[in-house]
Formats: sequence, structure tokens, C-alpha cells
Amino acid sequence: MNIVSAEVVVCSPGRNFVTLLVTTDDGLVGVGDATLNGRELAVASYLQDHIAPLLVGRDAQAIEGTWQYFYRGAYWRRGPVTMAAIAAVDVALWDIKAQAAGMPLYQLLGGRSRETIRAYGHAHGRDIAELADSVRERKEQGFDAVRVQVGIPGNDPGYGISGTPGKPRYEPAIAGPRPTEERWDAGSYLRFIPKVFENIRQEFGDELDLLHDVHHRLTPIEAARLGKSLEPYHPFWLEDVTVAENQQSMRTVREHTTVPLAMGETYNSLVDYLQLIPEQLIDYVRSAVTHSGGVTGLRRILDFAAVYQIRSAAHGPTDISPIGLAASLHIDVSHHAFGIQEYMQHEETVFDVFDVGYSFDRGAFQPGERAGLGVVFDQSAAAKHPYKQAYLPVNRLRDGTVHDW
Ligand code: GCO
Ligand code: MG
Repeated sequence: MNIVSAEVVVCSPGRNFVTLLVTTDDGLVGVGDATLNGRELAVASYLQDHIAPLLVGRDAQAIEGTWQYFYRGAYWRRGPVTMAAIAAVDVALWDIKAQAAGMPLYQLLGGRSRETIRAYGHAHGRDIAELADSVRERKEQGFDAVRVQVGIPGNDPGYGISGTPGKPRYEPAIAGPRPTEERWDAGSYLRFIPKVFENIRQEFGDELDLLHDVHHRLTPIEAARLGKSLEPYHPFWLEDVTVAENQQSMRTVREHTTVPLAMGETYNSLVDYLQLIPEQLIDYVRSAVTHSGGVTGLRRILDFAAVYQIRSAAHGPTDISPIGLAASLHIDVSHHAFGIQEYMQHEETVFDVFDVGYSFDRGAFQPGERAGLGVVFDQSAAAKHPYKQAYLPVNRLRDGTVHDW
């Protein structure tokens, strides 16, 4: 079974997505997600100009060989652009293999390890009262694990919070010619967050699992202080408490707090975790299929993590397309080391382009029983939503110094 074409489509049904369509000589079409938020066209070019011409004529069944061909064969390894491109190829080939076998992808990956896939939802508000309303909505949807993000008094609405009153969703990538800018201050944040957890616990009780994303903004010792201050409210996890590049930083955090830690949404491969995993400096790996070299890449990470009792928590923001989310779900249901799945929830217009076989009900997913990945990409619907330039925000300290966003 040979590949006869590989086509890249960039569309924007509410936000940008990069999709790879791989067609075989017997008419099967496999799809892959290569969306890299705010840098979409770089991956599109990598795929279109450098990978697609080499894919044509290759054996569609040779997934591992093709993965290694593009990983080792390019000489320039790793990095978000390369690994998102490799992920798209890998997912499209797994999709084809599972379609050819006439079974949902998770069956090829070993079959079910669990009955349902537990997901956590996003709650946010400009203040604690608005956040509590948002938590209530998530509970009504059936979530029993909720990420809480809140505006900090005296700061801009900031990461994770919709600044527009009445706009329930938070979408960080803003369409326009330049990134928007935010201001942020660690001191007021560190003083305020324990009050937020105290209030939410008081209102919603002890059973609800609460998660929080620090988005790489604290120093290691500030992160340690945050962890300690939140211990009485037993968070499910704190995510990205400090920058992810220097893995040693997490040792400082670990030495001071028993709050579970999650990291890895910006990592691209197993080797990015070479310190965090064996030293057990985290409890959850945040890699998703789309940004870690596909089904092949993510399974390698999870097999390694499992040795150290670290579990999966696949990144599931709206900038991972339904194709990327579906691929994560097939791994979630089949891999023993599953922990939880993030679900930020795509807008309805997204499903005009992506017809999905997965389903979500009362806080849990099913990957669906369609053969393959189970997502059909509608090219003519995609053509109605052309690419729009959009950037993630830039974050600054109060004095204007550029800070981690
Ligand atoms: C998360 C993430 C996202 C990222 C986004 C960047 O935990 O879901 O932090 O919200 O900011 O994916 O593109
Ligand atoms: Mg995050």
C-alpha cells in the first residue's frame, strides 16, 4: 500500500488548524494534526515543502520506519516545528493502518485498559465569584475535575481568563497583526491564589478535584511556596509551576511540597523528560500526540513514565485539533499509564470541518468505534474558513520586562 499524495490544509473555523491528509493507492485517506499555535505556517511549510515530496511513493504501512526516516533523516532533530510535522505524518499513517485493519485505532494499540476516559474541564473568572459560576457550569456538564484560573486583583485578566464579560470561553490566540500584551506580578498572584482555593473548597466541598496552571511564571522557590500554601486544599495538581527548560528547577519545588506536579506541554519528545521522569520530579506528563511526534512518540514517553509511576495527562486545549484530540483519546483508553485528559472544548464551528467519532458525556470521553482514528476532515468546509494570522499574547512584568507567558 503506497502513498500517492500528501496534502496540507491550513484552515480557521474559529481558530487556526494545520491538517495533513495522506492518500494511499487503494483510496484510504489518513489525517494528522500539525497545529502549532501562533506558528502554524512554519509547520505547514515544513510538511508541504520538505516532507510531502518524500512521503509520496513510501509504504503507508511502514510507520516506525517512516518516523525514523523523518526524525533521523533530517539530521536536525526535535523542536516543536519538526515534531509537530512528524506527529501529523505518524497519526495519518496510524489512521490508515487502523482503517485498513477495519478497527478503531485503540484496538491496534492493544485494546481497552479502561471503560471511560476521565477528563478535566476549564473554569475561569475575572474574580472569585465569576470563577465559582464557571465551576458550577462545569459540574453541571458532569466534570468532577476542574481547572481553576482567576484574575488577580490589580493585574490584567491574564492567562486562562476570558477578559470579555459574558464570553464564556477563553481562547489565548488573538487574530491580528501583532500579539496582545499582558502585565503580571508574582507577589500579588502568590498572595491571592490560596484565597481562591479556600473559597472554591468552601463552596464546592472536598470531593471536586481542583487543578491549576501556573504557565511557567514562577521561580522555583516561589513555586515551592505556592505549593506549600495550597496543600491544605489538596489540589489534584499544579501545572508548569516554573519554566520547563531547566528540569533541575523542579527538584527545588519537589523538596518543599507534596502537591502533585504536572509538566510537559511544551516538550516534544521522550528525551525532553530525561531528568523529570527518572528522578520522579513530576507526577503527570502533559505531552499530547500533536506536539510529541505522534502516537509513536507519545507511547514511548508513556512507557518510560510508567516505570516511575508517572501518569499521562494529555494536553487538550482548543489549539489541538479534533484530530489531535482523537489520537490522544485512543492512547488514553488503551495505555495503562493513563491519568486524566484535558478537555478545553472546541467551539461548534470547528465541527463543521471535523466530523468526529469520539463522544463526551458527563465528564468522560469515549474514542468511538469508527475504523481508524474516527475523524473525517471536510476539505470544502475548510475552504470556507481561510487562515487568519493570530498570535499568543506576550506577558510583561509591571515595569515592562518581558516575562514568561
Ligand atoms: C493548557 C495550556 C494551554 C496553552 C496553549 C498554548 O494547559 O491547556 O497551558 O492553554 O496555553 O495550548 O497554545
Ligand atoms: Mg498548561
